[in-house]
Amino acid sequence: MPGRSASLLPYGVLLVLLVLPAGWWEAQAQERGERVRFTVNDGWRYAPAEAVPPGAADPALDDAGWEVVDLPHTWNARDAFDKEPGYRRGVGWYRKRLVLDPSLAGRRLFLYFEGANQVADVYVNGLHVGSHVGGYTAFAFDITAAVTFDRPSLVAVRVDNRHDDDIPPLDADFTFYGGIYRDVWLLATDPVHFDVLDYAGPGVYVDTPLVTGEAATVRVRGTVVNAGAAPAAVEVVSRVREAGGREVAVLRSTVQVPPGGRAPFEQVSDTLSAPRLWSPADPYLYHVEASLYTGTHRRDVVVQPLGFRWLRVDPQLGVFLNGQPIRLFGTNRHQDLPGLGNALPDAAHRRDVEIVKENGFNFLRLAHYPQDPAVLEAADRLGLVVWEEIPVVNMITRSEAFYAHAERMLVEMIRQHYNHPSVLFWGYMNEILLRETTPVDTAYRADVVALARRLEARAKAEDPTRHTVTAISHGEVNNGSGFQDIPDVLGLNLYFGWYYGTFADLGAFLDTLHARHPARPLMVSEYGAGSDERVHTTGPVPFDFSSEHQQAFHRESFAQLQARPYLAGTAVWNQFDFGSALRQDTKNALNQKGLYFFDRTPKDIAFYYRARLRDEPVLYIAREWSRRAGSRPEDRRQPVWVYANTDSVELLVDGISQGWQPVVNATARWLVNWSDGMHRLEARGWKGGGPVVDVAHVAFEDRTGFFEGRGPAVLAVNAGAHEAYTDGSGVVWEPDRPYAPGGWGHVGGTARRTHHRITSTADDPLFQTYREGVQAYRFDVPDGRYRVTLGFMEAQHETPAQRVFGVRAGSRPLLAGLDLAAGTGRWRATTRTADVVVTGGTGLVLTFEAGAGAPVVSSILLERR
Ligand code: GCB
Ligand code: CA
Repeated sequence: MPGRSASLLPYGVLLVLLVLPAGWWEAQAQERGERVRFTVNDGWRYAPAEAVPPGAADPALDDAGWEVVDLPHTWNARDAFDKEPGYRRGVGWYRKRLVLDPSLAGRRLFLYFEGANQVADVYVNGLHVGSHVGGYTAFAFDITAAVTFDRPSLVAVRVDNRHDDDIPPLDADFTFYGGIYRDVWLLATDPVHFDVLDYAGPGVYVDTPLVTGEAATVRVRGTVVNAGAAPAAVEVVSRVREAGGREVAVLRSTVQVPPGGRAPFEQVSDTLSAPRLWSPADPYLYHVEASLYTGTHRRDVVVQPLGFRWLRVDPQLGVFLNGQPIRLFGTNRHQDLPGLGNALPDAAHRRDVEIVKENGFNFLRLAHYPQDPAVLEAADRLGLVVWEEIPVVNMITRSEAFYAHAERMLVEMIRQHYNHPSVLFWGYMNEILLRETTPVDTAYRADVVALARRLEARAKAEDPTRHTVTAISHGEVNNGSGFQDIPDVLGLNLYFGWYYGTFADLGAFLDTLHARHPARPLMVSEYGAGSDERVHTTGPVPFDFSSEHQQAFHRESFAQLQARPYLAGTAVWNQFDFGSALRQDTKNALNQKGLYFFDRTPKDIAFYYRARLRDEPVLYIAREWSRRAGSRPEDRRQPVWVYANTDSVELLVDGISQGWQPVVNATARWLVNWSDGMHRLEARGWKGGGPVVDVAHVAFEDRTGFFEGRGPAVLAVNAGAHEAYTDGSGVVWEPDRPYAPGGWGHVGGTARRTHHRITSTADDPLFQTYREGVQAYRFDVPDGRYRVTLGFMEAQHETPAQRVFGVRAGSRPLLAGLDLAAGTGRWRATTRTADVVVTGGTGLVLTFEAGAGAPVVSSILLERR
């Protein structure tokens, strides 16, 4: 079977492809001597180092008992999300038997890894072929001397994701999943080929020394490697093609490469007239096909994207793309998904970029590390301006090893992604002085600044065509370090109305900074707030994680950003909720600031941006708050929001108009009087002469009858919380309130809140909020039989006997001697259920009686029996 890659034979799915054109193409390519490249993702064996005997790289080792995995793979997809603190940071081994077709003999063979986190050592047939440090950039090794054709070549990869003080990132708000989590490729080339080992870059670098709307030139540079035994005289032919394939320029030059040597080349095209420019509105791509010829024999070919565009950043006027003013409104993206961790197939990477584009954004910050080639390709094709950065986050180690790794990561990123027209900003640090102490450690600070200057200089040396950026936190803005003026553009990560301040502070803060540094181009590289679809309130505050707070945050913040055209760009933190194993908010190990949930379901707030940024008709009823409840007449009046880009919107509830509201800041709002049951909401508006309609449903449980012995049989209280909480069974736990006759409420105590993870429950927010020092809860219910379930959580005491209390129902003891630390331990959800009988028209009075410390209660469920 000449030309068929035998290593793919065992896999039926790929076989089908091979008998079709791909296999044919490979055969042809090999006959002509061109490069062949295919993934080797399937059928690896994986084992954690602890389970592996010595000699894991030895071909003779029996790995039959190892887990069979396909790449991309991480060993942290699950343990980074469970409620056990931490996740496995250790060593894992991967092994693969690579069957190489004999027709590949005589060619140069390379293994190309798109990424492995974070140190990889690669062995072929027991020989160490290379080692790579850094979890987010690609690397390639020449394996020609190590492979065998008469028997399978055993590839063994040792991957280590342990903390290493010399390797960035040291500390950051995301999970450092270990493994070979991106694609692996086998590459076979002619002995004479474009360099494959140039920091795993494409070996051919394309840019545009001249580019205007009328004219452009294309420059193609690279290195030709001759691994053969004879001198090579080769012609480098670079064909510039339009999207449709039509050739618009051919660049030719010749190079002489000695045996075992290398030779650089550089070509510049004649002037092309009227290039079609690349922009988010029209992401038009050309391609450069660079080939190496000896006579008519083509020995190598590399195809790279090309976009004609140029960017200017003015500190007063903002950004100009291709000479036209453009507002860069965008978002940030992390690369993980539930169930997969960071080990995403290309299709999932592409889908994320599509979601960002669909949301109306034209700017994408790839925070905090270089991302998969599929991401860059999608950004080129869909039209997103990209900021890409290396993972130097929060802190540095003052060692030359750390600096050198950071610098090499920067070079790898720039070379690997140099040809992507979407990339316009290279970043090299995020909040790097975040952890500064007072008094300032001036020696540390000086080294941070020196490293910034070193990375800045290297970025400019590698790529003078793009702008450099760094991002700093609020606390770093005025630290006097001089750091702020090192990059071309300063990114600000601002959390007014979340970590500090109020929403309204944002604009004033920016204006003051801008006035003080009028020559400094500014971006807002992050702004965002966390949310949980189960948490709702009409009175949102920071850190309640209500959907309503997140929505208010973005409405208020974006309106201010939009009104400041001097900003070079803005980016939401974050497009998607993402894994952060050390973080504890209302969902364990997740950063919840996404406009989308972790599983890529849009949150309501995503539609605000869609309405603000897209021209197509957008009209969307916010629906995360789709289960509601109220136990007092005034609770029936609750708001509905619609996000739209129409002038006004009419809302109908069960067919009854609630009136037209003007759309201001893409938002319209109504107060609706809810009745018990499921309601159909319809919103309508007009855009471009046509109707725009949306439908949603809201269930409202009217519990006012509970106090008259009718209606819903359940009353649920989220003690210590101003927000409502909907649990996994759909029960709505109402916000806590002081007692008022005729209803229910607390007597005494203080509302408390923690964000610690709570074990033995999925309803963390219900238990994270609690009432401490409570004297009683009163429920003015009629006589009858009730079941009471009380929820508790000990947030303070590790040791027994610090907090001991009892609960009485009326005069009868319900619970006695409750010591949570002794019984179930700290940070654990505990519930107690008991039946009570209410007689004598007194209602139900739950009295909390302290033995030691102050009584606490997190939730109260009352069921009428
Ligand atoms: C930041 C960091 C980012 C965090 C974010 C947050 O400023 O740059 O990595 O995830 O804040 O959510 O706190
Ligand atoms: Ca990939």
